[in-house]
Amino acid sequence: SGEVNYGEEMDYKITGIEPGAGVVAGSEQAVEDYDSLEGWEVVTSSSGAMATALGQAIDNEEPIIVTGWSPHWKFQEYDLKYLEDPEGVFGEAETINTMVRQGLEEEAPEAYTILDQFQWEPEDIESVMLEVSNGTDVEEASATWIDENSDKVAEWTEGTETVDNTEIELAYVEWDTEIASTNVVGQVLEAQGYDVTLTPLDNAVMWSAVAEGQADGMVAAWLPNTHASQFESYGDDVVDLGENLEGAKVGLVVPSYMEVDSIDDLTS
Ligand code: PBE
Repeated sequence: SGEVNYGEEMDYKITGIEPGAGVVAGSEQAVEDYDSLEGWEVVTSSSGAMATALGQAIDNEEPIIVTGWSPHWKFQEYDLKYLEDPEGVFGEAETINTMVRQGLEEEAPEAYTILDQFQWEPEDIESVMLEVSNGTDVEEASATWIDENSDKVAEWTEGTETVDNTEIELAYVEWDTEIASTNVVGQVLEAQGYDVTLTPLDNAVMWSAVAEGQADGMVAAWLPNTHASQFESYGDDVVDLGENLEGAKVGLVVPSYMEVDSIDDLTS
């Protein structure tokens, strides 16, 4: 046929991110489950390297498949689409949840309440992420968002009093979404008097740190599908404060100019 063999052009490689990411595990599962992906490989790197590769491919109008997620600034920056996933490997809509360590409610009740009340919309996190991707440092981008959204922030801190330098440690993974959310929440806690440390970790280590009480909490749990295996391992030992964002999604993402709509359309 006259069809382009995208697989050959991409050397049968999917551009992944960090090895611990749920979307990488999902993509490896897709390679196993889809006949159309037989012989393909998910190449892991970092979220930053993935974004660079995506930008370069788009500059050259070349095909690329990345392990993608939203909210993410890449959807504002480029014309992209999720490949349909008829087997449902990547699940449906996801939420991002907040998890804290056991005992936090008693030991740092104001922080617990703020983390419990922390909730925002995809447009909020995207505006922080977009600024960061355009070169603003994350502290400044977070401070700007907080300034411009004092009503929302007031809902998160409602009913809490300021504290005197109590230490709080938030764990996160250096994904664009989590860099943004963790910095914003961290600054809100700081403004409330907390001495906040943000600790970047590998995904599994982030979960175990909260489960074992080494970190006080995290706002980076993608459920029900993306972090299902971490939730199964650590869910009983953490306190789930529920969603901080609705309308998240993960999957295989391609530039819109690629003539492929479904994972099934690829060729091995
Ligand atoms: N992500 C962003 C993560 C969750 C947050 C989709 C890269 C993951 O795949 O585990």
